[in-house]
Amino acid sequence: MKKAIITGITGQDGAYLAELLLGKGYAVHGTYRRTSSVNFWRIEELGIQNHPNLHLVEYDLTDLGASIALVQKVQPDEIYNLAAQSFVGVSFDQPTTTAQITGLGAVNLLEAIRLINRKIRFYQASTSEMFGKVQTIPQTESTPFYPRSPYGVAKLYAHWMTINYRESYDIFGSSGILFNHESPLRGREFVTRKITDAVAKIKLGQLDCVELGNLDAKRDWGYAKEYVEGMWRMLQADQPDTFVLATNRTETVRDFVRMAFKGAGIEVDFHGQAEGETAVDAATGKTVMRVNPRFYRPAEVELLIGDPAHAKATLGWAPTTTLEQLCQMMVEADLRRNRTGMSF
Ligand code: NDP
Ligand code: GDR
Repeated sequence: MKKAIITGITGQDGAYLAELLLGKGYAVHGTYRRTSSVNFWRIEELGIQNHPNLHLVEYDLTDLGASIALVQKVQPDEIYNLAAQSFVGVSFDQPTTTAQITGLGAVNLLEAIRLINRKIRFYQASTSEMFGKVQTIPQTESTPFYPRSPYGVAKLYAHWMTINYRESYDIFGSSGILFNHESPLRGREFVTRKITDAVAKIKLGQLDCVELGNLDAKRDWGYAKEYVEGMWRMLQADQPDTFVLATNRTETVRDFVRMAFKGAGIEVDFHGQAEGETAVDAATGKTVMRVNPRFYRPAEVELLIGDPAHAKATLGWAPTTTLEQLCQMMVEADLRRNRTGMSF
C-alpha cells in the first residue's frame, strides 16, 4: 500500500486529494493545525473522515523539527504540500506570516526529504499568482514571473526551492502552477464562493445585497476535483517537472456574478462604474450587488489565462467541467446548505 502525506487536508484541495488517493488504495496521512475549534467540515462532507486508511496528524508547516519528525514517522512514498496561507488579500496585511508558512514552510519539507529519504516524491502547490502582472498571453511554464502580492512572492520562493532541490539533490520535486480552481468546498473568503453563497442567501431571502471589490479582474477558473487528479499524475510521471493546469478560458468577476445569479433564476442588470457599480434584480429592481473599495487590493492581478498543453501532452490531463457547470454546482450546493442553515 502506497503512503502519502497531504499537508493542509482541511483545505479545499487537501480534502479532494485525500478522497482521490483513498480511492486509489493509498494510506493517507493528512495534516491539520491545532485550532480552538475543529475544521473538518470538508472531509465530513466528502464522507471520508472515518475511512480506515485516513490518518489525521496534527502538524504545523512552519516547524522544521515537526516536519522532520512527520516524514521520519510516516516514511511516505509521496508528499503533497498543499498547506499555505493561501488568501492573497490577507497576505498584504500579514506578509511575514505568509512568507513563513507559504514560502519557508515548503523548504522545511524539502529539508526533511533531503535528510531522511531522497526517493520520496514531492508535489509543491505553485500558483498562477506567480505570473502576476502577466508578460505574455496565455501563460505557460516558460512565461516570466512578476508576482503582485506577498503571497505570490512567497509562492515563487517555494517554487524555485523545489526546482533547486530537484537540481541539487536529485529529489523528485514537481511543481504544479495551478490557475484558480473552485468547487462547493471552496473557502467563503474567495470570490467565487463568496458570490455563490451570497446568491443563495439572497434567493432564500436571508440577505439583501453582497459587496465585492474589483469586478474587472479576469480569472481562468477550473474545477478543483479535476485539478487534484493533475497533482497525482505529476507524481506518477517518469520525470519531475513543472506543469501549468488551467482551462485556457478567462472571464471577469462581473461575468461570474451574472452567471451565479442566473443559476439561481435571477437576471441582473449592471449599472454605474468602478466604485459606484451595482447589480440590480431585473424583476424586482432591488440592488443585489454593490462595489465596496474595502475589497480592493493594494496591487491587483488583472488577467490570468493559462495554457495546459504541456500537462495534456505529458500527463494526459485536460479539464472537462465548464465554468457554467461549475458555477451551477456551487450555487446549488449553497442553496442546499443555506436552506438547512449548515453553511461553512
Ligand atoms: P485552502 O486555503 O483551502 O487550504 C489551505 C490549507 O493549508 C488548510 O488546510 C490550512 O489549514 C493549511 N495551513 C495553513 N497554514 C498552515 C500551517 N502553518 N501549517 C499547516 N497547515 C497550514 O487552500 P486550497 O485548498 O484552495 O489550495 C491548496 C494549495 O494550493 C495552497 O497552497 C494554495 O496556495 C495553492 N493554490 C490554490 C489554488 C486555488 O485556486 N485553490 C491555485 C493555485 C495554488 P487550516 O484549515 O487550519 O487553515
Ligand atoms: P485569487 O482569488 O486572489 O485569484 O487567489 P480570489 O477569489 O480571492 O480573487 C479573485 C479576484 O476577484 C477579485 N475580487 C474579490 N476577491 C475576493 N476574495 N473578495 C471580493 O469581495 C472580491 N471582489 C473582487 C480579487 O481582487 C481578484 O482579482 C486564489 C487563491 O486560491 C490563491 O491561493 C491561488 O494561488 C490563486 O487563486 C490562483
